[in-house]
Amino acid sequence: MLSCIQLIALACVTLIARCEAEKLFHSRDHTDVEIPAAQQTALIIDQDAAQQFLKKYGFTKPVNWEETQYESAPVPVNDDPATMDIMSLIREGDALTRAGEDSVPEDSMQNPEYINALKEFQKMYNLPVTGELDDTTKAAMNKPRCGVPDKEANDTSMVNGTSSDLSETHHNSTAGSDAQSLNHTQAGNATADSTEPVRRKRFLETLLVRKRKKRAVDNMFGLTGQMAFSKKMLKWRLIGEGYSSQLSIDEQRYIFRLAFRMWSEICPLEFEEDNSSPLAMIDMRLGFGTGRHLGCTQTFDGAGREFAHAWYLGDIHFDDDEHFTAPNSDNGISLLKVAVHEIGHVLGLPHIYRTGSIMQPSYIPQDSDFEIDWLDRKAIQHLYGGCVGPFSTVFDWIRKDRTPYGELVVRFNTYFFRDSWYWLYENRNNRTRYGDPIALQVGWHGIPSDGIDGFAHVWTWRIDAAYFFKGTQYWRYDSENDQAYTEDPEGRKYPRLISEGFPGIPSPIDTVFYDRRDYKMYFFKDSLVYAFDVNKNQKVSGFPKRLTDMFPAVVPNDHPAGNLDAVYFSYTHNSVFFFKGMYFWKVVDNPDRLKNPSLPYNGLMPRQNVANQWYDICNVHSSVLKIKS
Ligand SMILES: [Ca+2]
Ligand SMILES: [Ca+2]
Ligand SMILES: [Ca+2]
Ligand SMILES: [Zn+2]
Ligand SMILES: [Zn+2]
Repeated sequence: MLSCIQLIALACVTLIARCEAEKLFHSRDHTDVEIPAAQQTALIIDQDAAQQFLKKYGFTKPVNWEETQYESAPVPVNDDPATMDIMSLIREGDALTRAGEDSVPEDSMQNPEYINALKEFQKMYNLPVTGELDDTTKAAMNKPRCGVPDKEANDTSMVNGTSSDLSETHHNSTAGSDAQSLNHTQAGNATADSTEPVRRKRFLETLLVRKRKKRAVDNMFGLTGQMAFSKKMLKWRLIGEGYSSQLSIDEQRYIFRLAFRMWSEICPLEFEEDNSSPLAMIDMRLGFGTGRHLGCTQTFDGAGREFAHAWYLGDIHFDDDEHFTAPNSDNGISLLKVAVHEIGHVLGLPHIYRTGSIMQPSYIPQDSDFEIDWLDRKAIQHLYGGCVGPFSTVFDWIRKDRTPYGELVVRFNTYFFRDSWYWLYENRNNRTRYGDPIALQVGWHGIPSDGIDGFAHVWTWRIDAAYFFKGTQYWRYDSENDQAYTEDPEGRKYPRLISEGFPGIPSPIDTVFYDRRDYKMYFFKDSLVYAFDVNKNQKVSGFPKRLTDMFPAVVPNDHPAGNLDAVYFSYTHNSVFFFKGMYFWKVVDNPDRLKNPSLPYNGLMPRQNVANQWYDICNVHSSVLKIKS
């Protein structure tokens, strides 16, 4: 739907040609409105233009992209952040020169540097390496693309110092509260300043006391990413002076929320939309502009070619001369895809030249829903690690279903519950379902919306009952109608007390699972296990037993001991897993004992990280959670 402003703008364009001055949301100094919205980027058709392109995107020589952000900014003499008067340092920049605008040598026809750069471009873009500006090469150069150079100087001087500095950064990456980061930054800077007079081009970073030291990460798939943030909770804002004139503000914010959510779903970072804190506290600032925009050193190029760029410090600019459209629109450039790409840069990912990657520099139109693919997931997790965290319960939900031919089949899905959120796990694809987590109350009706202790699906020839447990109570779930019974077919009303339904079992429990191999439910509480015979409806005599006796450690002392988060019988693995914190222990199964007969029956194999077995079970900040629910 068009906003009021858009309608007015549209009317202006229709009635009076040239009405760009009415673009209210652009730069206050009106520099951008001097460029008519319809102005097209000059196509690259000759060598001069190609040479500028190759220089701008780093093929002639790697561009120090981050430095260009502040190249016109004054360098403070005294850059001790504690004594600095911010306002006295900020001055208007000089007239800016766009990278690549420098004059091109006359004799470039024979310029080997140019030929090499051209070949480099052709190689990187999988074109025939001719060393000539042929039509294929021109076409590739004229495609819509990201403004971040393909080849960036890997500037380790950014790190600004010593190995202790690096290890500190690394330390923060795991510890990372904001306050801690702030303190460490100040301390770190003070040391660096006193020992070494490093020129501070990036003084704004220091001013804002941000922790943005680059940490080079090992090559992976031949790429070098850099962990940009050492904290897990990041704030973002669509800045008011930079609203797009093409999509409504609600549409823009929706699309950005979705873009942040997509990254959040696959890495430990969480993104919070923050429209109230001082701007200096915002980690990622997004805005639209045309031509010279938003105080940026880089100039946008009119309609065509460059559609956005991102800075390591957290600014993302979109060229508002492009025709940005909502997801799944047939035309234009998907703002969602561009936003996901640029956020990837801010998080530290470089361009990735691989089919399917969202980090490819050229815009790849796509007609269906796009998702961040497997290798991009691995790339971001390589920088920030996998997702960890305790679960409330983990289970396979089994239900009877009929095929279109009326054949009865039994289907199961795997669910991970954490507090008030759940993920469906696609075992086949080894990842969570796209768009998860979802609020418990959205997907599971009639059970408590938070903190389920355990789930058990009792399944015999006679009984088919799924139960949720919380506190002293339990609920029976009607899988066919996908909601909890208030009264089941046997006339029992829910919730019921655990002590009534399962005599001899204490409550609350830590967790429970049903073992179909011996028709028993196993309840876990503290360091004890209680077996419950579902056919006799009574506790098995001889129980409770000690967890460590019934499930002995295979490797001495490698045992959760008690207070389990979840015990999970997986139909995919045909094995039982114990979960506690970020770890799981697999219970020795028959194939294990065939391979190694000395393994104790029901022994616990050595612990492993949950994130190494089940991928992408990642928290998402509540400010972006509600999108798909
Ligand atoms: Ca996350
Ligand atoms: Ca453009
Ligand atoms: Ca539990
Ligand atoms: Zn890019
Ligand atoms: Zn910019």
